[in-house]
Amino acid sequence: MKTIIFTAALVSGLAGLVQAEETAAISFEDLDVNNNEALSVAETGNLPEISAQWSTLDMDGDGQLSKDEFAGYTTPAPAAGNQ
Ligand SMILES: [Ca+2]
Ligand SMILES: [Ca+2]
Repeated sequence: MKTIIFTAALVSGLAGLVQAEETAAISFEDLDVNNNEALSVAETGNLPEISAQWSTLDMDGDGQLSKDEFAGYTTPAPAAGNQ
């Protein structure tokens, strides 16, 4: 019985670790392919989470995300945590 509980805790812990790594893997520098200190729609095109938040993130409305604007990007909360 103890083994089953331990295994469940381990799997749960690993799932959390993978989630954290995925979030940390997204950096401004990784996305800024042309190194112009701004992210275009095309550069964030493979991240639907950012596209969905674009109008909120692009505060000055210039169609690019500056480093400061990108800092406002927040990973959507897991569905289980939503109210
Ligand atoms: Ca760029
Ligand atoms: Ca902008």
